[in-house]
Amino acid sequence: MKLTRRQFLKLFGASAVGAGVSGLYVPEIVQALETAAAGNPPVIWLSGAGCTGCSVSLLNTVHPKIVEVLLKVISVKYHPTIMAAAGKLAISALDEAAETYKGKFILILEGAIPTAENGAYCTIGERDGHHITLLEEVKVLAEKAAALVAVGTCSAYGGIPSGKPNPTACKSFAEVTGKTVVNVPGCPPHPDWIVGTLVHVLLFGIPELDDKARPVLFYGKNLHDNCQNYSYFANGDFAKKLSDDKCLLELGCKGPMSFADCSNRQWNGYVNWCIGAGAPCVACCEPGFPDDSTPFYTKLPDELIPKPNKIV
Ligand code: FSX
Repeated sequence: MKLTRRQFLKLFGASAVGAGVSGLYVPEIVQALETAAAGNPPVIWLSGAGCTGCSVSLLNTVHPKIVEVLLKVISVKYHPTIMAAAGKLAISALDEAAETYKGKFILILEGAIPTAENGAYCTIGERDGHHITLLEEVKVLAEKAAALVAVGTCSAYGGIPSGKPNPTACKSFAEVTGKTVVNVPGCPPHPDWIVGTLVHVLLFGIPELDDKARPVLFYGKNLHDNCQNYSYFANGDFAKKLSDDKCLLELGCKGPMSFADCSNRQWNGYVNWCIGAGAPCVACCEPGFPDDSTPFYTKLPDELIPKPNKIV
């Protein structure tokens, strides 16, 4: 079965997930993804300044299973956290993949890139007794890759490692390479956003992006407008403490400045999401995170809070 782009968008779209009919639960669709991706160029995954939560999030992907994703759907050839090889063997695997698939592989970066002291704050291994900095390796590999994907807010925009005062001068993937990068932000990003974006790049090319270089498919809608608590907001019914099942705006929710489909998609196997669990949104998918989102538990200034557009 050949997967069309239209079918793909329907499967990965949040509306399908929200309705509980995600195609990702259907084994035939997983098989179709595998078949469609078979023979496609592989992925090289580098890790920089971050907490590795992006990898952990990817490992939590439920449908398709992570083994299928890593080996069949996106064919990861190098991933420092989960690969069996270490040391010289790992760097050889990296070099071999970059040479064999030159001009064809997808380069993923998780984490920001420390640029102070010529990148000395983040080394990824050794080559001929020379410490390889992430800064230099990213620049070399970016020239050989077919597409660049930033997984996580640290890689996409700098994120937590580049928060003030940013002593290691961390920068984003796009800032360092000066190239077009598909951003999949989130601290961490939802596994569907990672897998969905990679599959789209492999099968159909670069997806439609918004003005922050994020796939519209996942980041196209305002979180506040689609929040389960919107009717409370519209009626001026605000939570006074975190356990109140009402609009969390006065407790610091940053939903009005957030663009992501968390409210429809839900997390942890489509079970719940931050606001559903009583935690205000911290706008972790936005370029200004974390500096623009803090203090997390302080109400947004009035000029950033939209007027209710409907009373439910
Ligand atoms: Fe950053 Fe990845 Fe936040 Fe962590 O490493 S996006 S700190 S969840 O996991 O880059």
